[in-house]
Amino acid sequence: MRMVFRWFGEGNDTVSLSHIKQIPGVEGIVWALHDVPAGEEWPMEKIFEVRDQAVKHGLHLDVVESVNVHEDIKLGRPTRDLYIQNYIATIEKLAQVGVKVICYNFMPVFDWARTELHKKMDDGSTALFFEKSRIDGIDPFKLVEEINRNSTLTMPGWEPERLAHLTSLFEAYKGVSAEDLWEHLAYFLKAVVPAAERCGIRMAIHPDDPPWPIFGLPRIITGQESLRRLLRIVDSPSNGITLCSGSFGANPENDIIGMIHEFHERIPFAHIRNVRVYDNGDFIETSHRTQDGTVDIAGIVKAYHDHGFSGYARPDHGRHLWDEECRPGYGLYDRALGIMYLWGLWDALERVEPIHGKGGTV
Ligand code: CS2
Ligand code: MN
Repeated sequence: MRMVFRWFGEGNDTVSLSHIKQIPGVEGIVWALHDVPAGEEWPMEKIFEVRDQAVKHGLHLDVVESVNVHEDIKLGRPTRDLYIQNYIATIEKLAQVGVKVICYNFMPVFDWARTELHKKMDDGSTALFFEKSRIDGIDPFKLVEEINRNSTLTMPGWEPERLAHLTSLFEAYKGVSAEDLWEHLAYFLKAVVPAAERCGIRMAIHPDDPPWPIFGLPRIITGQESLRRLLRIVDSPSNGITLCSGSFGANPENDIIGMIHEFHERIPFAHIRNVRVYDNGDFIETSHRTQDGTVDIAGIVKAYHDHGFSGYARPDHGRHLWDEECRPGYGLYDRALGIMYLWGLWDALERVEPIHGKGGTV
C-alpha cells in the first residue's frame, strides 16, 4: 500500500506540502490543475510547476485526481471528439512527468453531493452530511425556482451564480438515460484507454457519490455489477477503478470487501474512509475508525492486505476538527489521523503475515 494525500495546489489549499510531508508514510500527492476547465488540454508549464513544488518536498506526483470529463462527452454530443482529443493530449503530457494513475468520474453535472457541509457532531466536530429525504424526488427545475425566489436558500453546488448554467445542463440531460450514459462512457473509454496504455498510465474511475441517481440525473457507477460492466468495456489494466469505500459505503447493500476480492487486479487506487448510514438513508462522514461508522474499514484493509495490494491509497474526506478552517472534507487533522489508523491496521497485519513473498497484484 503506497500512501498518498490529496493536495489542491498552492494558494488553493489550507494544507501545505510541508505539512503533508510530516504525515508518516506519505510518499506523494494526489493533484490536479484545478483552474483548468474540464475539456481543456493541461498546459505543460503548469504541470512542471506542480512537479517542481512536489519534488522540492520529496513527494511524488504519480496520482492525478481528477482529469475531469467534459459534459459534452457524458452527453454524447458531436463536440465530444474534440474534448476527447484534448483528454488524450493531457494523458500524454502527464506521462512526461511520470504520472501512473488518473482518477476521473462520470457523474452528470455534480461531483459528490451533500445537503450540509458542516453538520455538528456530538463531540463538537463537524462533517459532511447527506439528508436523503431532502434530495429524494426533488425536481431540479423547481429547486432552481425556489432558490431564485428565496435568496437565503441554497445547497452545496447550487450557488446562485451557477443556477443558469445548471438549468441548461438539466435541460440537456432530459433525454439521457442510464443506458445512454453507459454508451457515452464506452465511447470515451474506447478512445482513451489505448492512449493511457501506450503511456503506461492506468485510468481509474471514481464511483458516484452517493451511489444512486439524484435530481433526475442518471448515475451508473453505483455497485459491484456496474464495476463488472465497466471492466468489460475495455479489458485492459489501463481501464481500472478508484475504489472509494465511503462513496460505495453510503449504500449499505454494497459489499466493498467482496469488490476488493473480485476486482483487486483492476484497482490501482484506493480511497479509504468511513460513513455512518442511518436507518432512514441519511449518512454522515465519520472518523476512519471502523467502530465510528457502518463501513468495515478494518475488513477492507485486511482484504487489500490479503491480496498483497501495492497500489496507491489515500484517506478520503475527514471531519473538521480542533477549529480547523479548511476546504469541506479536506482538512489536515482528520485525514492525518485516518492515515495513522490505516497504517496501524496494515502494520498489525504485516506482523501476522507479511506480504513480502506473497507477491503483489497491482
Ligand atoms: C471526492 C470526489 O470522494 C472523493 O474523493 O472528493 O470529489 C472525487 O475526487 C472525484 O469524484 C473523483 O473524480
Ligand atoms: Mn473518494
